[in-house]
Amino acid sequence: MEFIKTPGWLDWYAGPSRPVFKLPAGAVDAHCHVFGPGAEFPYAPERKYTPCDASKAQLFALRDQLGFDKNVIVQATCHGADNRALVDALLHSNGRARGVATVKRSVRDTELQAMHDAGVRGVRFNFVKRLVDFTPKDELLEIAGRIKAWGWHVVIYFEAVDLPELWDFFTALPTIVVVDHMGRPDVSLPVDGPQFALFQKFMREHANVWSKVSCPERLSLTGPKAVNGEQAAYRDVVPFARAIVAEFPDRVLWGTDWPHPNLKDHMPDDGLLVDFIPHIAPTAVLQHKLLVDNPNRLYWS
Ligand code: 0GY
Repeated sequence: MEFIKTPGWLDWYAGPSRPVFKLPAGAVDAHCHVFGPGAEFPYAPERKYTPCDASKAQLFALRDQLGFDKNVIVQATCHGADNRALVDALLHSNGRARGVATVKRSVRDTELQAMHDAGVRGVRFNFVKRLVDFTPKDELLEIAGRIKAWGWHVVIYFEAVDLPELWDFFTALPTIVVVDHMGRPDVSLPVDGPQFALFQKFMREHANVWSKVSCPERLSLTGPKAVNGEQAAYRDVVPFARAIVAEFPDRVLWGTDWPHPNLKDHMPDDGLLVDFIPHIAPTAVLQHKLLVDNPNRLYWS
C-alpha cells in the first residue's frame, strides 16, 4: 500500500551529530517510535496523521550513533492498536529493546503473552485529542487491571490543561504510571505557578507515578532550537525538567522521541537533543539514575 505523508510534516533529521555529552554505559533511549515502513506494516485506517517511514534498522543505527545501549519503543497512534511493527522491532533487537503497546479491551490473553515474550512491558493510554478518539475510561481501567497480571505498567499522554479532569482516573490506575513529556506543561507559565504545581503534586502524592522529562523540542516556545551545533537548546523547558529530575530522581526517564511525529516548525538534531540532558540532570549521579538505573529497573528487571 502507498501512503502519502501528512502535508507540512517534517522528516527526521538525517546524519545527526555525535553528542558532546558522553552517555553513561547502559543508557536507554526510553521514548522512541518506529513507523512502518508502510509497505510492510500499514498505517492504521483510524490514524490522525500519516508519518514518513522510520524503520527499526534506522532506529538501531541512531541508537548506535548517539551512544545509547537500548531502546524503549512506544506504539505511535498512526499504527492504532496494530502492534506488528513494534513487535517486529523488538524481536529483531537482540534483547536491546522493550516496548509499550496499544491494546483494546478485545485483546486476548494469548496475544498479551506473545507481546510479553517479545518484550512489551506496558500499554499506552493517549488523551491528546488531536491524536486519538476518546476511549471510555471503564475500558481503560479494565485493560489496566488485566495487564497488571503481567507486571506491565501504563504510560499516559495528556496535556496539562486536562490534568484536573483526568486526575481521578489517573490516580485509580493500579500499576506504575509513566507520564509522557511531563504532562505537556505550558512553559510560558511560571515553573512555580499553579499549572505545574498540580503536576508536581500528582507525582508527590502518588509514589507509583513516573515522568519522562523528554520532548523539549515540542514544549519549547522560545528555543533556541537544537540545530546548527546549539549547545544550550530549549532554555525555556530546562527549569521544568530540572525541577522534576531534582525532586524525583528515581522516577524519571528520558527519550529522544525519534522520529519526532507531528513536528512542522523544525526538526531537532538528535545529537544536540542528547546534549540537552546535562542541563536538566546536572550531576553524574542524576544522569546515571535518569539514563541507566531507572529505565533498566522498569524495563529489564
Ligand atoms: C510523541 C508525541 C506525539 C505523537 C505520538 O503516538 C503518537 O502519535 O506520540 C505528538 O504528536 O505529540 O510522544 O511522540
